[in-house]
Amino acid sequence: MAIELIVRAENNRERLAIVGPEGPATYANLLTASAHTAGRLLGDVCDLDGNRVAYLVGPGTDHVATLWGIWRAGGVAVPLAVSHPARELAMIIDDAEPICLIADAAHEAQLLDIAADRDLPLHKIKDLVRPVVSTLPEVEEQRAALMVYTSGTTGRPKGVVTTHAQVAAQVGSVSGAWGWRADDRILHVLPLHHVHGLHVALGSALIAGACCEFLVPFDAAAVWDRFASGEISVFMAVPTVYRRLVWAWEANGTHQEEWSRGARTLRLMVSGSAALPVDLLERWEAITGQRLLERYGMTEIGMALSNPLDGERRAGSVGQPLPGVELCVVDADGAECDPGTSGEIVVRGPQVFAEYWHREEETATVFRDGWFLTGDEAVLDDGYYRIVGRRSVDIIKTGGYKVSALEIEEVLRGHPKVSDIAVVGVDDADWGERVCAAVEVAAGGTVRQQPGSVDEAGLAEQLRTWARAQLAPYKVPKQVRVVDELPRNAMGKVMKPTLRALFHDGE
Ligand code: MLC
Ligand code: AMP
Repeated sequence: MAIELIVRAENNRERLAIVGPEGPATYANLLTASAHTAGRLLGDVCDLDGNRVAYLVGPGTDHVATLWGIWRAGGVAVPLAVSHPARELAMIIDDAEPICLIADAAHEAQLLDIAADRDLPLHKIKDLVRPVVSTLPEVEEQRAALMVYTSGTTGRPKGVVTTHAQVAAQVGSVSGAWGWRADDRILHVLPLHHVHGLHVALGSALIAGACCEFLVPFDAAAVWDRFASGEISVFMAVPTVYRRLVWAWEANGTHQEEWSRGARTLRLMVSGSAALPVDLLERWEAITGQRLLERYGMTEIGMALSNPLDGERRAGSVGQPLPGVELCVVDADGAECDPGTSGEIVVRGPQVFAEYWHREEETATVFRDGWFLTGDEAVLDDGYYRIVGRRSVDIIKTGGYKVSALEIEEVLRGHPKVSDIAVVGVDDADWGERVCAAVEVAAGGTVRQQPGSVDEAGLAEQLRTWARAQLAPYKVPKQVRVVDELPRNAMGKVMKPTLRALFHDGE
């Protein structure tokens, strides 16, 4: 058996693993539930043999038992997002081509039609965890384990395939570097369809025999109360979450002292998935006494750079390569840049993903001589890496989610009142970047084109409603402006950096 998390769980059987909506669960409970799930998924075959199983399960014991069960049956797990509308769920399911679907009771309704239309079996958790005796297959570490969908410069989300060895490398490197101990307890507030929630917060806890307590949906006051309990030792989040926590603290005259005192007792607080503004790092330190540890990562590679656990956590920096990560910054020709000169981050090592599912060509374009090209720009400054930007204007990071401007444009172009549209990410105090759209109205459209006019507001709402029905909520434009003509260069390409100025004057 080469599934590292399962092997480690066997050594921690009696320890508390999960505290979630289903109540507390030990590692032994997880092992039993996942063995039954695996047995039920197998039925009368002896190995799922890399077939995909997509699952829509809220955070908690059921989620982990499902993930582990798919792995133990030899399948490839495809986590679906509970916040996604039917179109996005269907798109991922059609791309992943799973042999079956799994849902918990709370999310089953979201998959009923999709399963029926495709003649896919839809398993309920309560059926899967019913005891069954079965022989589980040996799963070698080179086999595919997981497919997480990520947006990119190509519009449609792609499935990022990682093997068991790659998952173990991703989880193991942060668990070791951040000093995870079996007596740690993390408060987990992140979604589980991305590597931050799945590997960095959950996996690194479980591989160390620690406890993961879920608090979902995110609720700032509830998080502060859990800090105040003194029972939490680790917390990880995206900058938007820390911003919300600061706002909640500032708005609460009654509990500030108690909340701050509780937050001081944590061993470690980590920020990542988007740039942590220096003013936020400083404000957080003033309120809680905690110097946030900022790190940098990506779905394709797990975590690559991290400020140190011990030693200087430098504001505005993402530190140095994590153990096992080979990383350098290169110029357009692939030559390594000197310190102080910015270039693209490229990464090599055992944690780098295997392939984009069914996209050989796209996989080939993101590797050069065995190095993965991240598309992020950084500079090495006095021994610490600093992220300075992204190569593509079409990738937006909003509240820690990566979204593709092209995907949103494609959906909005389908609206009858839209002739053309351009989507950009605009700096935002809450979201880091917010999604904004500039629209050319279709001929015969009756919209008055003055920014802020009633008609513009009406069209904005129509477009947002249109988008909400088809896209994840975090992809829906927060702001829509009508323009006579999108600014284009001589080649006819929309000049997105110019367009951003249109949205800088607020809502
Ligand atoms: C929610 N909304 C968002 C949004 N999250 N809009 C833009 N960006 C987001 N990230 C929408 C809601 O649907 C709602 O829309 C409106 O904004 C207000 O929502 P809210 O109630 O204020 O937000 P909330 O549900 O509390 O969510 C905020 C959040 C969440 C920050 C908790 O976005 C979140 O969990 N983000 C983390 C994402 C993450 O884990 N990324 C890691 C990717 S892996 P409406 O229309 O209803 O008003 C990765 C690699 C690495 O990046 O390095 O880690
Ligand atoms: P995803 O593809 O959703 O995994 O998001 C990965 C992207 O998030 C990276 O390519 C970066 O652009 C961004 N990112 C992650 N961590 C940081 C950070 N600490 N600072 C700036 N950007 C980050």
